[in-house]
Amino acid sequence: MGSLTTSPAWRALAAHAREQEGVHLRDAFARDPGRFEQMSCEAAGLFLDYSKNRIDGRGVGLLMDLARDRGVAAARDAMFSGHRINNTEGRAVFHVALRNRSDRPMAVDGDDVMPRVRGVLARMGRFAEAVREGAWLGHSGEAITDVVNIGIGGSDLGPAMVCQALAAAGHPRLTMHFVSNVDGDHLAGVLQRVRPETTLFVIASKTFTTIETMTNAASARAWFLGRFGNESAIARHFVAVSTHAERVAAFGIDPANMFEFWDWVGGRYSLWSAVGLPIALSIGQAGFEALLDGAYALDRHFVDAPLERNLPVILGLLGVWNRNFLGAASLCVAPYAQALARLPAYLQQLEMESTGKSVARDGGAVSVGSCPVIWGEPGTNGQHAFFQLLHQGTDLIPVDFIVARHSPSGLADHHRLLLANCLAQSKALMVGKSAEEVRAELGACGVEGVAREALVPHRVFPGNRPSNTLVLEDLSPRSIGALIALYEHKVFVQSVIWGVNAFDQWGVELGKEIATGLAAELGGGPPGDHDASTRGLIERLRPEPS
Ligand code: G6Q
Repeated sequence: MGSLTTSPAWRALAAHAREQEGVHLRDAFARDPGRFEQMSCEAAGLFLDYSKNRIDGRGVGLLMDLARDRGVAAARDAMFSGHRINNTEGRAVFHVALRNRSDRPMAVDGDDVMPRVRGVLARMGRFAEAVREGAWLGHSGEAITDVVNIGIGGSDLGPAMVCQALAAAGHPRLTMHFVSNVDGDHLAGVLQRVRPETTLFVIASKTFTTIETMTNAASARAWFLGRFGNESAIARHFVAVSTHAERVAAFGIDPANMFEFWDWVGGRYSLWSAVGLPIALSIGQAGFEALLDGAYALDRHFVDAPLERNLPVILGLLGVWNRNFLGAASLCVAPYAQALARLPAYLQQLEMESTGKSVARDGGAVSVGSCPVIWGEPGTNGQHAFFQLLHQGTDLIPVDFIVARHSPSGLADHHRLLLANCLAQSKALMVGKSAEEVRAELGACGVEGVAREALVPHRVFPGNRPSNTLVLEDLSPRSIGALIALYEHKVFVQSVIWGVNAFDQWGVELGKEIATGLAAELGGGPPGDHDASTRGLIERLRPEPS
């Protein structure tokens, strides 16, 4: 495949972007009454309105040419066929098998993984239901009331985000806690609120070596034994989720209490695996399987729909357009749903760890800007915090608005206001407010002359700021499953365009290596060879000799 930026598809897009420079979205809508119908698309219970992007039908067509030129469909098919597309780690990328809800085999190197996937899913279900029903008892015979998931990154963000999103359907006896940070405050804060007799710890770590998780797990175990004083009690209160049975056993958890997953499941793509155990514990196995159903529906759509009507393809390509042709260096994710409060954090990992790379699959340099900075907060809170910058700041920042047609709260007035605010923001970003409109408004309030003219520039909104609006039918497990799968595949599409491997994360290694040495030094070990800043900070932070 030739270079990205010299490809005819890329050049045509660059020329098109130049032609479109002076076009305001307000005028694009005025000119084309069919714009909304043409630039919206629906699949797997998700509706995407992308008409408020600074692009026209021809531009979208050119993006599709780019997708064809870069081999998006072939790359997708390679992933769904279990090929080892994670080339720097020599692994298949097969999280889609975890939510294969058909009878179709899915194989890596000729080995159908589905019997093992179904086996673990069934074990998870039996365990989760036993805990929920109160049949699984703690060592002293009491039912479990608190589940503490100890994990970090991919072994934390997905289940934490989904458990919060679906908390309204959570089991009334079970409180879910997530401990990730090695900062002891995190674990200590949770341990203060739970009793060992009624607590189930889920130690989630693909490798079972991650220092934060191992440290938190060891402290949780010590706390448990300190209160309970009985090694044999561990079996009723600690379970593990991992790919590594020996390390789980060495930690002191019976592998019979381990839920397995496999090296072809990347951490940030793992909530569909046993890493989703807290979700099954919270909302039940049927709920967890509905989450898988939603993701599967989106997977089928990604595989079967033509590129032009393919939600992840459209979303991914629009991201490329905004990033590379309009120069947007960040993307704001604004879920208008308090339940999705952790979605921006989840997407930060999904997107930035997957495509935040400057080296291409073949080891060469990535020739264009790759992943934008992903950030956001739920609406309407964000409106009272950072939306000022979105409307009138110096940078162009596209927004993904995410909203559900139905709310689980049952407070209809609140939901109407929430929806109104969501639509108002995307409209205001798009249409803006002209100087003439501001003058008329001020005039109507009796502000005239010099005083009026001094205010006008401050009150003008340039508009023409792009956004997508994603409408979920509801905040059900199925809808949430489809939403997450949509973003996963959007990231995949972008990785193919930018030519990066979305499934490794070498960029997190260096800090980990240095931290290991520094921890020894801060604990009184021999001094290492450091720059003056690091040396000075070690001196300042080293504990006083006792
Ligand atoms: C995700 C990353 C990373 C990983 C954590 C936890 O894709 O690989 O966030 O999930 O470092 O790793 P373990 O599950 O091995 O503890």
